[in-house]
Amino acid sequence: MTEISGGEVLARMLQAEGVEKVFGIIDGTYFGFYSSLHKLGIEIVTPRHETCAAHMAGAYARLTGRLGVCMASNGPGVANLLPGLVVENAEGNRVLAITSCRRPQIVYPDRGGAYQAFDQVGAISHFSKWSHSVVSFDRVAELGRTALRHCFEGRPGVVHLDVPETIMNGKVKVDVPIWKPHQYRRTEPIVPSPRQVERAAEMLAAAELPIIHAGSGVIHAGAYDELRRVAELLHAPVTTSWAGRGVLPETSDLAVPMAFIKLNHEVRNDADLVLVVGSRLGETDWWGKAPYWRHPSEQQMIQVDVDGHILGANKPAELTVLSDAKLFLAALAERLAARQGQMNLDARRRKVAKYRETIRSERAKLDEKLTDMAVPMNSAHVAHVCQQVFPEGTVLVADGGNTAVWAMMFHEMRVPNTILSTFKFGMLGAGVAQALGAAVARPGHPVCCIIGDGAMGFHPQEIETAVRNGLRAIYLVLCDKQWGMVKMNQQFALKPIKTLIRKSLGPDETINADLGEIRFDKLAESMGAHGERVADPRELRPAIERALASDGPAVIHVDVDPVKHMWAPGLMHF
Ligand SMILES: Cc1ncc(C[n+]2csc(CCOP(=O)(O)OP(=O)(O)O)c2C)c(N)n1
Ligand SMILES: [Mg+2]
Repeated sequence: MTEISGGEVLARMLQAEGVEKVFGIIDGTYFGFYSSLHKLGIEIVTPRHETCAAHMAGAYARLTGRLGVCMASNGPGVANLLPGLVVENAEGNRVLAITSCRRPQIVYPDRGGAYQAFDQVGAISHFSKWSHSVVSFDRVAELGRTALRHCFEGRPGVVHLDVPETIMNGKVKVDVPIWKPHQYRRTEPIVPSPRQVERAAEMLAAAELPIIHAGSGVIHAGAYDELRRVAELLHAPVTTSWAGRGVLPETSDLAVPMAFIKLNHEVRNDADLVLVVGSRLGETDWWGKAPYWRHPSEQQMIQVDVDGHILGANKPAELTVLSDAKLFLAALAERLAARQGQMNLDARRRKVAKYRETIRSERAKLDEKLTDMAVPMNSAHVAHVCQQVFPEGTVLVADGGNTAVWAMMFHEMRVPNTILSTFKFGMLGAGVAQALGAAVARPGHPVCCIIGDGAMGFHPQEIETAVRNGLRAIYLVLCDKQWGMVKMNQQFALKPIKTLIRKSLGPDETINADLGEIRFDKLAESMGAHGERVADPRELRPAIERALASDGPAVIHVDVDPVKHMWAPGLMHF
């Protein structure tokens, strides 16, 4: 019998789960944990701020389909981790947070004056799926298994295990068997009931214009081929949530890209039946409600989700199916293939052709902005040129206010699961670390992060993390020297007529909306990354090419026209 610490037990459990990376900052209070990770060959990737560890874990989890693990140390480390956990839970990324806390004798409740202590579980339990503290060594493995069980049940999100320093580091002479994942949690996806699949096929075949609305559940299930097959069999247009963008490549005739917002409303109003897969129909899907969607009295819904709590939550469903998206869609495709003769595909084809025409003309209207070659540049160029220069399938991270809107409007999603943002939470600055998590998830490949100057200002220190870890994140910082999106909002609130006539108000007419300049290119160089500054749209492409050729992280300070930047396309919808 050898001696083992609680930290080592957890490290061994993560190893059994196939965890290869843990994101976090070291501290003596959980040396027993991370030194065991190190010993077991699990790589520790260390950012310079704990909230970034959470975002790196979340981005890594979403892109790889694996568990994203982050760690933080008691008190300040955990306090810094909180915003990241709030966001990752909201975005629905599968993140396990392991934290140290002070010894049980002095916390829960704090006996008064305990150093680096606060109610970590009390705080995190409000915005996670599950959060508990281990009270004694003999419960480490059992609570570790419970935490992992929660990680893989229902909608993905944040699960938190809090472990006292004494248990993390203290060694006990005892045999702790490490169970295999299938011994304590479901490892097989949820199978749909054949009766429900048949009923769904019957409804979809009989519908006049069925559409599919896909959320990020399709990404978590990796159900891209199955989705495409069902859409093609039905000849059904596919709309998505923002986070689900590209699950059907936007080059497909059946895709209704989110960039064409009014068209999304039109399609959702034309449909008499919606198959919702892996989406809650939350606020950014306009709750599935009229006038953005057809009224439920005229539009039936079939909803498929791995989480029973989501079914029928925001829109009444005719048929609710608890199932893995991939298995459901595969089974549905089989049933639909048998019903090909029963569908009025011609009527659907006519509709889809009309939608394609709208997309073509709307795209052409948007692309007019690309003919603007003024200096400093029109923000439209950035995502457009990135798409041309970065290799196909490069992960795009979008962060910032208007900057994210410009990126969304000028990027076409051609490969599923290649876009990251905080669509649900709109957290400025999260993209800095999401890009690093993406680079860890796709080693060797560059990651493109288009980010506002306000957003980049939250976490520029992580450029050094990229340098230290050899992560090829290329940041394009859109510098308008303002909190652009909010400034626009203010202008309309304060002087709407003048804003419409003059396009912009004077510097003293808005409230704290302007920012000074940070030379992000110089800042990058000071940390050992490649830096570029560009204002002329003709110079953008060579600057990105040089950044890519540098083979490491790079920051391109992009001067954009601050007034044009505020008038981002489709802004009224946000
Ligand atoms: C952490 C955080 N704080 C505040 C906000 C509110 N907010 C939304 S957009 C925005 C301005 C963003 O400025 P910038 O990143 O420069 O992007 P721009 O709109 O100028 O493109 C602010 C302050 C937010 N979303 N997140
Ligand atoms: Mg800005």
